[in-house]
Amino acid sequence: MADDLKIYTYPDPILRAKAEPIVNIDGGTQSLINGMGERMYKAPGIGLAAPQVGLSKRLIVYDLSPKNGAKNLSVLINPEIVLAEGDVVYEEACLSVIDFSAEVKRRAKVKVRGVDRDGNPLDIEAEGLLAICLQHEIDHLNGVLFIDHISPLKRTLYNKKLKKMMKKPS
Ligand code: GNR
Ligand code: NI
Repeated sequence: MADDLKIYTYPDPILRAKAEPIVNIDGGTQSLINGMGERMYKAPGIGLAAPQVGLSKRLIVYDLSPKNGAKNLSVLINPEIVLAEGDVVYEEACLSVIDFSAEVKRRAKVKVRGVDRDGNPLDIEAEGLLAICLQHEIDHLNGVLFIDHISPLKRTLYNKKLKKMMKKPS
């Protein structure tokens, strides 16, 4: 991609839309995947969902390989959680939620079904950070952010902090 994709941040309404399924994995989809991969590595982040770059489509990319190791971009199109078990609490952050992190409770193990960038069906059984990342990214496709999973008090505090930051930049 000639230009970096822009990452939209809370409270931008694009992050609240329910993303549309991808019906054709065409050249535009492949360029979007490549652009999202580049943008995710540049951030850096472990995952990125299309709504975060302003496109309301059901597409996520992720890579949990070590920072100094070889890159291995994973792509999931139209992902769905088909099984979930157990609970886990982990401190989350989000490229679309600036200057904030908080503990979020999610399912410890998930099975996610989707298709890869070649249109082949794919089932992923995940636990640990991958399970958390996949749930976080699939939330984005449904207009949900990790701050929706924290207490109303913590969310209010973050909203106040954000208002202050927007008045007085840097
Ligand atoms: O880079 C990211 N790190 C992260 C850490 C804990 C839980 C979830 C994440 S996902 C985040 C990138 C992002 O915002 N993806 O949507
Ligand atoms: Ni996120």
